[in-house]
Amino acid sequence: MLQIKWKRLGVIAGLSLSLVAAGCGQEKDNATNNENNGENTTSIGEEIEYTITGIEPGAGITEATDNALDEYENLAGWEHEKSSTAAMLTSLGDAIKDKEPIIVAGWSPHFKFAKWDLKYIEDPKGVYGKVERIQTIARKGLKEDKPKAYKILDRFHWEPADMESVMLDAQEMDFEKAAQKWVDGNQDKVSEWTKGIESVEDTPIELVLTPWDTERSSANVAKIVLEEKGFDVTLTAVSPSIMFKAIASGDGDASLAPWMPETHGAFYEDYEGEFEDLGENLKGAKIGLVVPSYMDIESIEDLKPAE
Ligand code: PBE
Repeated sequence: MLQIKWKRLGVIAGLSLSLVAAGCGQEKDNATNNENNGENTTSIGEEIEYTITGIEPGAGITEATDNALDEYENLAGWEHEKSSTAAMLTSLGDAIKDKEPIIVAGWSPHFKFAKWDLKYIEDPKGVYGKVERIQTIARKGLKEDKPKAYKILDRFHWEPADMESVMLDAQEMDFEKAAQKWVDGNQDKVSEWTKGIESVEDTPIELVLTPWDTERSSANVAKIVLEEKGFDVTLTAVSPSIMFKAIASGDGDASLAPWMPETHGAFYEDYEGEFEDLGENLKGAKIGLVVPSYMDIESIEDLKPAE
């Protein structure tokens, strides 16, 4: 009983978790019993006004978070505040500065994990999927019309660490420069993609992306690599559903932006059969609910319904 009181006191007094942990020492282990968990997590919901800080309407993760509110009974009465990625990151940074609780719709690769100490909370119902991959799709006919571009795009494959390094550099320079820096430093990879492909002369190609840093990174790298082979590349950023629509209708040539199987799965199904799937260009991506590591919560199911 004693440790429960301590915990409660700590929370009420707004003491930092580390202080509470230090004060409780040994009791920390016992603190994982259900009753005690309840005490802590109820207060998380209260403290953040039962609100998950989301991003843009239209993002795959926004739809997944709406689904999470529907599917987890314990999230009854919770709200999903949609705004923008920039606003979400500002709220996250502000909360961390003050060591306050916050739950955001998050994804990786993303620099927020390098900048702050964060963790995904478990999603036992699998609403956010497990591991995501990022795929390349092309309009029907691209393979015949622009076989060299098609081949380069088909070969485009990199690792989360590559994408992260572009995203991190892009904090200090624009995406073109950050992408150029990556291309300059990774000629071994780039030459795998372009091996044996002869240059063209000013063949136009339009790549469609979604407006997030992950996709700005891949699109700008692809742009530089295609331009080195003589293509005249246009980048067009649109929301995920429009991205699929543009490729399905042939308005755009290709996209490196679809996140699968969960994030954009519903959009993918809407247009399935109307575009070509060139397979993954990156594996090991993830979406989910993300919190600062100092928060005493492990799973979405630890949260309590709004009162
Ligand atoms: N994201 C980043 C996008 C895709 C890339 C996960 C925020 C989305 O949810 O649609």
